[in-house]
Amino acid sequence: MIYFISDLHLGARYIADPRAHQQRVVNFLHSIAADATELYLVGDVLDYWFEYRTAVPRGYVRFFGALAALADAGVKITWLTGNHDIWLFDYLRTEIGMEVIDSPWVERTIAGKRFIIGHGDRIGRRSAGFRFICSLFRNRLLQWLYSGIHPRWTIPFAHLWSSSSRRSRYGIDDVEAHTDQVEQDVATLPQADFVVLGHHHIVVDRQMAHGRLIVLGDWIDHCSYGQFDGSTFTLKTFNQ
Ligand SMILES: [Mn+2]
Repeated sequence: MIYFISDLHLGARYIADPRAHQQRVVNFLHSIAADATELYLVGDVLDYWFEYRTAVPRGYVRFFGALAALADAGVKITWLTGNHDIWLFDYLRTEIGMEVIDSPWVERTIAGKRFIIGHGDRIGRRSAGFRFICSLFRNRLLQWLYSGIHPRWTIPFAHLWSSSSRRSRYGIDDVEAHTDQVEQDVATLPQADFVVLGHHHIVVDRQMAHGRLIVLGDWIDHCSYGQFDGSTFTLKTFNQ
């Protein structure tokens, strides 16, 4: 069984009970251990993360532990970065034992079906301003300079910024219209049987002219996940 989750936003300052939030995710990871062969983390798993060469941010211990247990049990884990967890360098990849991919999307063939999987923030037409910001965030020199600023200053700043960007982007009241927009964005992609995205914080399962559009929801309001058994893709809600 292949599982897909996205937009956990672990560590976000606006989550009322961070311990319970993390525990729900950990319970989910435990629950899939029996039959999971692969797990895709489709971005914005952590609300903010920046790895230094010799230090990493505190927190997330049980979550990382549960991921490591899955990896040790032979589950293939792929983490596609989102717009909140861009700066996963080599620490989690080697420490946990998983693949970390920082591309707008990847193409995979699973049980003979073509999948395109990506967070979704870098799919479709994007403004020059957005593309510029993306290139700054991924600039090696800027990353190196940023890593030289003491985390005492950068971590609170990043969390403040994350909370404010959430406020401005939230309030999708017309899910249908928003889904139409996403469908236009994915029309720029190669054809696939399934296009699996995160980022939008809505749960979508829509048959398009070519292939099916899945938007995974989030773990703030929905606790939703995708499951593919080799022939059927199902969107489910976790409530334990
Ligand atoms: Mn996102």
